[in-house]
Amino acid sequence: EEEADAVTLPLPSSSKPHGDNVWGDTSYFAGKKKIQSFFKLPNGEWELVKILSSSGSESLISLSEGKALMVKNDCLVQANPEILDGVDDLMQLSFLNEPSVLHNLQYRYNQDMIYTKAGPILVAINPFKKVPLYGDDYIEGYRRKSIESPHVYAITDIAIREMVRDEVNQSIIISGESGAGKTETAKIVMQYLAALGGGSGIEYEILKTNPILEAFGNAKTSRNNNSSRFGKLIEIQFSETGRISGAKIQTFLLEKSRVVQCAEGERSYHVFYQLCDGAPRDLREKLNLRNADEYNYLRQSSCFSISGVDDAEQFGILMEALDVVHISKQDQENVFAMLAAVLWLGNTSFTIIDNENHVEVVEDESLTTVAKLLGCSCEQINLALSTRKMRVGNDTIVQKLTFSQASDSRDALAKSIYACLFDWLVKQINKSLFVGKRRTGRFISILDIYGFESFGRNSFEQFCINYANERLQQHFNRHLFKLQQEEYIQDGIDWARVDFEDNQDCLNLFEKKPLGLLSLLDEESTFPNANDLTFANKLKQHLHSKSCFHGGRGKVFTVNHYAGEVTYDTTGFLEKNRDFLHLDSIELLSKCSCSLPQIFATSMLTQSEKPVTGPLFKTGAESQKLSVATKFKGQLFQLMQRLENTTPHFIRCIKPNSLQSPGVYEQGLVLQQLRCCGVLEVVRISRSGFPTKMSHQKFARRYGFLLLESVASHDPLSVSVAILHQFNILPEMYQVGYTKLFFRTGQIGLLEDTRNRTLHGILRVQSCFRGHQA
Ligand code: AOV
Ligand code: MG
Repeated sequence: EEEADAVTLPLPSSSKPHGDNVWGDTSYFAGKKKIQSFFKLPNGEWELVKILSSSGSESLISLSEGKALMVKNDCLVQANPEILDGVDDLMQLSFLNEPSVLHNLQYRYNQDMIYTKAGPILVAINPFKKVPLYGDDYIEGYRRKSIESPHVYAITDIAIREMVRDEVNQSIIISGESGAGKTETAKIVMQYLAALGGGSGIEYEILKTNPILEAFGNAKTSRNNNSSRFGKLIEIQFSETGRISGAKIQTFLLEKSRVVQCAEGERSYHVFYQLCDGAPRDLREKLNLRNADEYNYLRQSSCFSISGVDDAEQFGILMEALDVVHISKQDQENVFAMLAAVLWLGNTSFTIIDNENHVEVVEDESLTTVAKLLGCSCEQINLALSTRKMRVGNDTIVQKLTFSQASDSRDALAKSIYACLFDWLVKQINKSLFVGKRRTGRFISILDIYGFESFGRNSFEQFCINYANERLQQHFNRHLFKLQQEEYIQDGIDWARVDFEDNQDCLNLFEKKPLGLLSLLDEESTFPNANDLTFANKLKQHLHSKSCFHGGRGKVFTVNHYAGEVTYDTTGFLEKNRDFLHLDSIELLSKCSCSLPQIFATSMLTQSEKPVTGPLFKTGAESQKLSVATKFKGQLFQLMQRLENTTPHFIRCIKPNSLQSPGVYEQGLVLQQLRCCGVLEVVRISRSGFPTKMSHQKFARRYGFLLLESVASHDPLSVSVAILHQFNILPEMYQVGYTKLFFRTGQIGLLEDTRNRTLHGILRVQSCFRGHQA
C-alpha cells in the first residue's frame, strides 16, 4: 500500500546533491574531459562520442573509428553518464533528450531487452525474432515479483492487482503502427492472464481464438506479413474469486475489399491459402478445391506464400482451434464451403449477349461449383448477378446489367459472404466463451486494432484505419496529459501545463458536422450523380482552410495525422462507403438450401432495419442501410465509452526497421514513432510534473522522526512542511496540495535514502544533511 514509488536514480540537476557532479553542471563542456556526448553524423544518426577537450564554443571529440574531430558545441547533445546506460525506465535519465532516449532503447534492444518503461507506459520494440522472455518460468517470476524488469507480464500483473484492489475494470491498450507488434503483444497479455487459470478449460479456449481470428482476419501486406485487417477488443471476465470465467470478443470493420482485390506482393486472408494448401483429400473433393494459383481472387497479386509460414500446417492448427471453441464438424465444413464459394465466384465470367454490353454468366465449372456450394441453381446465380429488379410504381421491371455492373455485383456478393462469415464465426466463438449468466465479476479488456498505415496509395480502408488510430491517440492523450493535469489543478497546486501534441484538430477534421470529412463523405454518397472526383472537390471547397487538410490535384487529398501526413486517393470512396449489396443478391442467399447463406441473408436484412441516426442508403429495391463510415464512427464512440470506464494501461509498440528483420535499429524510424505517439512528452510530464504523491498524514508519519527540532503544531501539514524545510528541499521540487504533497522525480528517493541510512544507523542524520547544506 505504498503510495510513493521509491526512485533511486537520478538526482535532479538543481538539487546538486553531489557537489561538483557533472550531471547538473551547466558549464558542461567547459574543461571536462572524457565526457560522453551525442554527435549528429552526416547521415542523421546520432553517435555517442567522447569529448577529449573543450574550449570556448568548440570541442575535440573522438569518434568510434578512433578519429578525432573538432566540432561546434551546438552540434553536441548531452549524453547521460555511463552508469545510466540502459536504465529500464526512461524517467531515470538525467538528460532527457531525443538522442539519449534513442540510445537507451537501442542499448537495451541490442541485448534483447525489448521492454522499457516510459513513466507510466510500457514501450515494446519489435525484436522480429524469438526472444527468451516468455513462458511459464517468466510468468511465475512476474507473478511472484521475483523478476522486476519491464515486461508485458508486469503490466498485466498490475492490471490484475488493480482490478482486485480497486474493484475497477481495467483495459490494456496496445498501439503502434502497422507491424510494430500489437497483435503479438496482445497474445502475450492473454498468455499471462490465461496462466491464472479458470477451470473447465476456458482459458485454453480463449487462447485458441487467436489462430482462428488471425486466419480469417489477418493477411500479408507490404508492411506486415501477418497484418490484422480488423480491430479487436477482447474482454476477459473474472469471477469474484479472481479466476477467468469467460470472455467476449468485439470486432471492428473488417477490410473486406481484400477478398476481391489486393495489391501486388500482398495476399488475401490467410485462411484461403491455408484451405487450398491444407485441406484433406475428401474435403478437397467435396469443395472441388484447386491450388491457390488457380483462383483469380488470389492470383492477381502474384503472391501465394509467406517465407517461414507453412499454410498447410496452419490449416491443421485452425481446425484444431475450431474444435476447441466448439464449432461442430458440420459447421466447419459449411464454413469451408463458403470460402470455396467465394473463390469460385471470383472465377465466374460473363459473356456479352447484345450490343448494349449486357451480359450473362458463363455456364462453366466455376458457376456450377458456386451453385452447388451455396445450394442454388446456376440460373438463380445468373439472374442475381446479371440483372437487377427495379420497382417502378406498383410494377417490378427487370433491368439487364452491363459487364462492369455485373462484375461489381459479383464482387460485392463475394465480399458480403466473406464479411458475414467472419461475423458469424465471431458470434459462434462468443457463444462458446460465454459461460453462464454470472456477470457480476470484473473484466480486463485488451484492445488490438489495425495500426496506422501509410502506403504509396491510400484508399478508403486506410482512411478508416487511420481515423480509428486518431481516436485512440486522443484517448491516450486524455489519460496521460489532460487527466493528470486536471488532478493537479483539483488539489490546488501551482502547475505549469506541459504542452503535448493535441490531435483534437485532426479529429475535428474527421468528425465535425456538417463540414467534416465523414459528413461530407456521407452527404456525397447519397447523391446518385456524385463520383469520386466531385467528392474530392467538395472536400477541397469546404476544408481548404483547415490546418490538418491539404487539397491535391484531381482526386487526392492529404490529412496531417498525428503520426504523419497521408495522401488519400478518393477512387472508390463513395462506393465503399455505400457498400451496396443489391437486394437481388440478398434474395439469392435467402433462397439457398445451405444454412449459412440463409443466415447471412437474414442478418443483412435485419441489420438494415435497425434504428439509425446517420444517412440511409437504399440498397436495391427496398432495403436500407447505414453508411460504412457512420457505422464505424458509432462503433468507435462506443468503444471509447467502454474504455472510459476502465483504468487504462498503455503499451506502445515500436517498429525498429521496415525490413521486418531482427537486429536492425533505424534511429530515424524509431524517433519518428516516439515523437508521434508522444513518448518523450509522457516522460517529460511525469518528470517535470510531480509523479510522486503522498498524503500529508503519510508523509508526516514516515519522515517525522527525522525532525531535529520539535514543531509547534503537530498537524500533518505543519510537520510535513517542517520536514521539507529541514531537508532543504528546493521549492520547485515539490508542491503542497490541499490533501497531498506532490514531488518531482527523485525527491522521495533522497528522503528515503536518508531515512534508510538513519534507520540503519550508518550515518547520523545530523551530519548527513548538514553536510549538504554546507
Ligand atoms: P501489428 O499487429 O502491430 O501490425 P504484429 O503483432 O503482427 O504487428 O507483429 C508483426 C510481426 O513482428 C509478427 O508477426 C512477429 O513476427 C514479429 N513480432 C512482434 N512482436 C514480437 C515478439 N514479442 N517476439 C517475437 N516476434 C515478434 V498491423 O496488425 O499490421 O497494425 O494491422
Ligand atoms: Mg495486428
